[in-house]
Amino acid sequence: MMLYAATSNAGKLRELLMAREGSGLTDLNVEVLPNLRDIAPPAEDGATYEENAATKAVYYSGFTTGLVLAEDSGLEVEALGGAPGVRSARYAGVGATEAANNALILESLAGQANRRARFVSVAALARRGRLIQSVRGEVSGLILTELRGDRGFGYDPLFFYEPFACSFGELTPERKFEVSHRGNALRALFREWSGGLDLGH
Ligand code: ITT
Repeated sequence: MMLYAATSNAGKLRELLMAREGSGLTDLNVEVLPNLRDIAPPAEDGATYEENAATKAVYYSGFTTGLVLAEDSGLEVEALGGAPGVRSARYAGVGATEAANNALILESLAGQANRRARFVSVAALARRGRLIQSVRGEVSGLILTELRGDRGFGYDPLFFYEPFACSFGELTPERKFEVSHRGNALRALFREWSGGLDLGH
């Protein structure tokens, strides 16, 4: 069976491929949705990750007869009242670079003692315009006072994971995936899938 990933984020795709490897679903193939680049993206203006993930999955599933997986994620910083949250990709403005987003987090937390934060991921599965399933994964950590590591993507170099005593930016993709929000969401999704999810047709 083919699963089409509706994401333009290479870091997310890499983690999805890793999830498939560990899923035990041997007849499952994962590929980026054909012509994704030529499809105008839907507005991601929902108030929750669930809404945005479902919007993306349902929208892109209108361009194929196959199964489509989309994901919405973000960083929630306690001292910032949960920001940037669903606005994580555009925290420093629409089209902002990862560097600009990271710089704004550091600036917003200057002098702040409470560095608690979490990453949240919601993965949604759809077929032919119908939402099939949506799952959430989370991971808790601390926001560093400077970037550490050049692996991963997005806010990874700022996210200190206490059990490993290093930032997500210092981890191999495999090690990050063992504990990450996306790893947790995708493992839950594939567990349900293995348990006999009704995938429609
Ligand atoms: P798609 O919508 O095409 O999947 P995107 O990058 O626009 O890709 P989102 O709208 O879900 O994805 O934005 C989530 C942002 O949150 C992402 O751009 C990163 O800045 C951040 N983020 C999410 N997961 C992350 C992770 O594992 N590590 C670091 N930053 C992450």
